[in-house]
Amino acid sequence: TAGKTITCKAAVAWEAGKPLSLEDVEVAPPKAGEVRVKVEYTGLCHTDTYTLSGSDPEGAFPSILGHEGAGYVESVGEGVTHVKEGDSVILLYTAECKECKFCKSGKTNLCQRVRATQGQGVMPDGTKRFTCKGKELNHFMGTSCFSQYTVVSQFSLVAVNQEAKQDRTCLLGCGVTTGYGAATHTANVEEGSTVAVFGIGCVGLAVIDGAVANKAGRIIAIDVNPEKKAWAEKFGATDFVQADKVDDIVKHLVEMTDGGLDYTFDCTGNVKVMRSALEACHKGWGVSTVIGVAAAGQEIATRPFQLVTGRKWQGSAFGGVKGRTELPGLVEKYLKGQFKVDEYITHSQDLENINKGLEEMKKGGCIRCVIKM
Ligand code: AHE
Ligand code: ZN
Repeated sequence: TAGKTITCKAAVAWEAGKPLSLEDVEVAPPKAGEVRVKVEYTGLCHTDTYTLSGSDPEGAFPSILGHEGAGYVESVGEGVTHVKEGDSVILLYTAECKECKFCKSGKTNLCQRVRATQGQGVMPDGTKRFTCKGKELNHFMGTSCFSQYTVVSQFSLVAVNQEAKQDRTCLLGCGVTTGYGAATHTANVEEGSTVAVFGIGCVGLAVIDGAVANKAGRIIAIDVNPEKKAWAEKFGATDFVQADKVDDIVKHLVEMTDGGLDYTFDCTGNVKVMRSALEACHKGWGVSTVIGVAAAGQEIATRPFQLVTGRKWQGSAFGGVKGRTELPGLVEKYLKGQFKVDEYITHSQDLENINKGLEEMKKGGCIRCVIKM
């Protein structure tokens, strides 16, 4: 198949707010510096539904969504050396070129090598590889995993241990790495410290797992859904607070922790929750990490006094993790049973039923739904 166009199934987002539609799409071969991947499994993430809803300023239609994927390299374009046909790979919406100013800074995982074109829904050369019914389709987050075959930049994927099952490793492409990394990399939670996690979905649970790995002393999980208590405890939370059952969540948390938390995390994307997460931090040193994606046009607010008095507000994308450098090691840790991945999967669907999966995500009982491509 190398060098030839492949026709396969994909779930196409023709327009915002409409269900995905299963189509035959043509996937062109990879050009220089690109890789064509046979996607085997894709996790559903709220960012996919967010973009499908039409609220994402970068959302371009028609497109192929999906960004939490794992599969095999089908073929590589000219000049690609770090992956080869048959490699088991995880797709990376946060690319890593190892050469740009950002990659070389040692201060961030936000490689910018392909970021501008990624946001425009095109490959780095400005063109597209997907065609359906004579129309070109946009790429999404540099990955477009809702297709049985996709083409990505050579910087947007990483080969990992073949032993690890792809219906699990796909979760490392977004949710699990994002939460786990936010706790272990971005905040680097200290041993014995107090932690609060707002929003107990996949990302929130992964923050809890990361806080446990870093030996936090107390981990308070917060959600409006009481069913999340059991989930949070299973992952190692020591306390659960049902947010809508207390008058003032900030006051409540500050009282519970003798002055506030050492570390808090927003995994909701709700800007009011982000404010509470900051203000529940301990005076003088508390650090709040924003992870959730807020809807277009939303802004965060607090009294500057909160920062003047030593609370810090920061954010994290993909858990601060450099995909090509660090995901192979995370996969090894998973294989040794040193951190959780299987435990998030509550639902699975075939590609034909992807819309069912997207519906199931709206229920609290769905942590992750994995699509078999
Ligand atoms: N496209 C949106 C921003 C969306 C956003 O914040 N994306 C997160 C990843 S969500 C994963 O489920 C992110 O990491 N962003 C960093 C980046 O480089 O995109 C908008 O507002 O335009
Ligand atoms: Zn995601």
